[in-house]
Amino acid sequence: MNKKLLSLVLVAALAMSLLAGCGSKEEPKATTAAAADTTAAAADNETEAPADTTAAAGDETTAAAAAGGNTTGETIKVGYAQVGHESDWRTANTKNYQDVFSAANGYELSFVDCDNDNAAQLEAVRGFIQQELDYIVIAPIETAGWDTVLQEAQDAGIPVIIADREIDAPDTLYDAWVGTNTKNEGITAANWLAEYLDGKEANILVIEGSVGASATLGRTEGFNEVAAEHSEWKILDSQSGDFTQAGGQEVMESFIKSYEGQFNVVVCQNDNEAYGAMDAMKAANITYGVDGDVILISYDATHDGLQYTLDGAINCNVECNPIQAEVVAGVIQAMATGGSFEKTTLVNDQAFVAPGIESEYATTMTQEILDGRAY
Ligand code: GZL
Ligand code: ZN
Repeated sequence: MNKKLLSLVLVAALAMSLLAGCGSKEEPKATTAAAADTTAAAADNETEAPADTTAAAGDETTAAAAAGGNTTGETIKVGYAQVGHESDWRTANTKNYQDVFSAANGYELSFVDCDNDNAAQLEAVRGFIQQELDYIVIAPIETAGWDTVLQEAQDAGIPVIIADREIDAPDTLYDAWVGTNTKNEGITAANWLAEYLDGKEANILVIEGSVGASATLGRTEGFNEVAAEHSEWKILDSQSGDFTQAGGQEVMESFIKSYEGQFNVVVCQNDNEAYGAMDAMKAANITYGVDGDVILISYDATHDGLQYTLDGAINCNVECNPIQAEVVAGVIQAMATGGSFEKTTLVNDQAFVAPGIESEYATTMTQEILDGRAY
């Protein structure tokens, strides 16, 4: 069974289990506060989720939204400490949370945009604890520095869900994780490049994401793991563009100063950096994309990123799905009703390539695909 079919089967099975309601057969617990106290324990003795339960948020949105819809009869207070507003991906992720955790759906969302500032994010979480919210969701700016505040949340009996990115902390300090496998995204990008180059040399420049973010670490690790198998590849340089368009442009301008005429591949670890890199290359009369001198790889597959891919300006765009709130709501609903839930849920990703490119690792972009995208 090929990988795509397998993942569809997996998703269907998962959607069925969600339709069956993540709740167990027990009566829903009386009050969310009480449920919150028991869920930490419940989460602990949960059977360890298989490493890669994949949930394509798009496919099981209906079931998850049904499961995530708040049926406890009481408003559920959720805090979301969001990374910031650095990228189109982040904007789509924020909108998704505001749509799902709406008053109409039975939630009261305390949303804090932490503006890529670690101290502000820790402060936001401590604020949620003081407000005695029912659940705390964190999209961690960096992987480090979480043990103390997570212990404080646990001592306060407030379940915590880590979303989007990963943290360096014992998984006993949080109750569930929902996100994407960014190391696989890096591996997919490099596997596609190897297929596309077919043995030809690559002199690669990498514009990395925010320093210390698991998305940066994962994409870099995955890409470099495959790159190490190709002696005909050379990574000339890599610098952080902080997942922003300005950052991408700035780094590309400095790369052009140092490496003009020496590179034929640019990897941008998100679409906004790619937009900045394209501006810088255009200004220096460097051509990129399917008809250009430079192969351009990006991550996120946001709407504009896929438009550039459809236009052939970006050769390969590896998706990272920001639509995760339905899955998080499904986990919270299970916690609130004493149901069972996965400790780890992967939101699935795929990759896209420009028209004219056929690939084992990616789908060739079409207008229909672009028109059918949720973000
Ligand atoms: C990935 C996410 C990253 C995106 C960027 O899971 O954390 O952060 O790739 C965003 O666009 O800024
Ligand atoms: Zn090779």
